[in-house]
Formats: sequence, structure tokens, C-alpha cells
Amino acid sequence: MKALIYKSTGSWYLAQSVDGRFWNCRIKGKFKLDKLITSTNPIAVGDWVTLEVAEQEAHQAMIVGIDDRKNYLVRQSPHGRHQKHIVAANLDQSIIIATIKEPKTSTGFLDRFLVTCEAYHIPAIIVFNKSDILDEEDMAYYYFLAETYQSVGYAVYLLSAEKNIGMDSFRDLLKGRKTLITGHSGVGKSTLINLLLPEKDLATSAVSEWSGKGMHTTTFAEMYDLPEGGHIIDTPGIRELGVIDIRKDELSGYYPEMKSRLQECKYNNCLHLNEPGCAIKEAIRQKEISEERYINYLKIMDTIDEKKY
Ligand SMILES: Nc1nc2c(ncn2[C@@H]2O[C@H](COP(=O)(O)OP(=O)(O)O)[C@@H](O)[C@H]2O)c(=O)[nH]1
Ligand SMILES: [Mg+2]
Ligand SMILES: [Zn+2]
Repeated sequence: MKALIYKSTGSWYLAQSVDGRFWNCRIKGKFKLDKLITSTNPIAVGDWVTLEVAEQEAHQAMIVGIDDRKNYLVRQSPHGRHQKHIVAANLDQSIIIATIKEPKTSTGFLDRFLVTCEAYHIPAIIVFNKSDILDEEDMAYYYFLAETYQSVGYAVYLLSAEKNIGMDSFRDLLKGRKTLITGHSGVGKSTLINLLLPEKDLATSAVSEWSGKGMHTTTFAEMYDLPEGGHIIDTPGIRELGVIDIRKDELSGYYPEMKSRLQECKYNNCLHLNEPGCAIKEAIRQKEISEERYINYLKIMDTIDEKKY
């Protein structure tokens, strides 16, 4: 029986089988597929699995197999700096909720998110919330950022969850897709998700037999059905997705505006730091590449520890 994973505690998994029933699941034995052993969790939200019913009445089942993943996103495992924890799998897109102020989201945070999504082949979208509190100067800064990111290929939205402004196009964006939603605390992620899921409380009570209930699950992702079709995956307590297994020489490949110019650098192993004949540095001088994005590139570069390779 095929089923989709909605949430997990690390030992219990909540899955919905294709007939619509929810199941409390555990993994049968220690099936460790080779491709999964580099993460600290074998199965994540969004995974398609095969179930064997254990106890029909108690809605209990065993997970006996996992389908190949289309993609996945990771964060650094709490168990170790170089171990990754899969946040969610099989995503159509990933959205970062950001704010111009209260609190201000840094471009460094945005760029790390975007690099992570590029590295894992997940379309990334930036959504600025709290449009209602932006004055003229804030709006000018918003337009500057929107232009910076749109010009390198990312969709940028502006809305207000609290005042219910700009929500129609946002709903269209989510419809029929599986979307991971992340962002710093305080940006209005919960407010936005509650607006999208007027039935959120009902949905949770429908699975009141969930075995993981009451367990400490705040740092795990959780999937919800959207009324219009599609799913959103909330990431409460996840501070940041991880730029954790990227090599220094790969990083520019995850900046679309650099990727398209890499052949123009004099040296094919150019890291775009101080090498002569660097097309990236030249593009920055010509103001064709955002200097701020480049500064964040240098900062990300600094955090990459090559020793493990
Ligand atoms: N002005 C304004 N405040 C908002 C908006 N959305 C959320 N907030 C407020 O921002 C604070 C944080 O919201 P919350 O949804 O808890 O953020 P989370 O930490 O990202 O889940 C709360 O006081 C919300 O009322 C918005 O669109 N405009
Ligand atoms: Mg919240
Ligand atoms: Zn270069």
C-alpha cells in the first residue's frame, strides 16, 4: 500500500495511504538503503513509502519500502556538524518568507537559502510579508531587492498576511503543488499558514490517534493539505536549511548570474576571489552582478570547510 509521509518524530511516522486513511507507522527492522545512510533520518516528510498494515483498528502500519526521491532539502543534523538531516522530500518548490523590517531579513540569509535550493534542484521563491507596515523608504528598498532577485531569475512576492493583501496570487502559486515554507521566526509564517489553512485544527483532530502526539516534534517539518489542492510543509523550529555539503568550487554554480559566466573566467578553476581575468569580478565592476550577492558569496565560501573532502 502506497502512502505519503505527513510528519515524523524520528521514531513514529504519520502517513496517509492513497485511500485517504492515516496510519501511525514505524520502520520495519533496519532497512537502510545505501543512498540513505548519509542522513540521520531515513525517511522524511514528503516521502512516498510502502506500508504493511500491522493493526487495522489502531491505524498502525510498518514502513517496508521507500520510493526514489525526486529531490530533498537538508539541514545540519543536531547530531553532528557534517551530518545532514533531511527536512522534506519530493518538493515542487520552496518558499522563504522574509520581511523588510520587524524583523529585517538579511540578504545573507536569503542568499544561503537560494544557494541551498539551487544545490538541491528545488525552485525557490521569495515572499516578503508585512507589506502593510512599509513606508515609502521601505518600499524603495523592497523594489531594490525585488529587482536584484528577479533579475537573476527568482519570483518575488509582496503581501500582508495580517491584512490579507496579495493573497490571491500567493494561493495560485501554491495550488496543486508541494511547497516547503521556511523563514526566520517573527516574519509571520504562522499567521500566513493559518490563513491558508482555515481547517488546520480540524485536520489535526482527524488524526487524533497519532502516536507521536505530545512528543517533542517542534523541530520537524509537517505537511498540510491545502483546501485548493496541493500541500504545504511547515518547518517550525528549523532555523536554517543547510549549505552543508557544497564544495567551494561548486558554489558559483549555485548563483545563476555567475553560472552563466563561468566559461568566461581565464582559469577554469577560478573561485572568483582574486584570480586574474575573472569574469565574475568584471561583471561586478560593470554592475551586472549585485555586489551584495557577491559579498554573501564570499561569506558562504568562508563557512565551507574543505577538510572533510
Ligand atoms: N504588520 C504585520 N504584522 C504581521 C503580519 N503577519 C504577521 N504579523 C505579526 O508578526 C508577529 C509574528 O508572527 P508569527 O506568525 O508568529 O511569525 P512566525 O514566527 O514567523 O510564525 C505577530 O505579532 C504577527 O501578528 C503582517 O502581514 N503585517
Ligand atoms: Mg510561528
Ligand atoms: Zn572567476
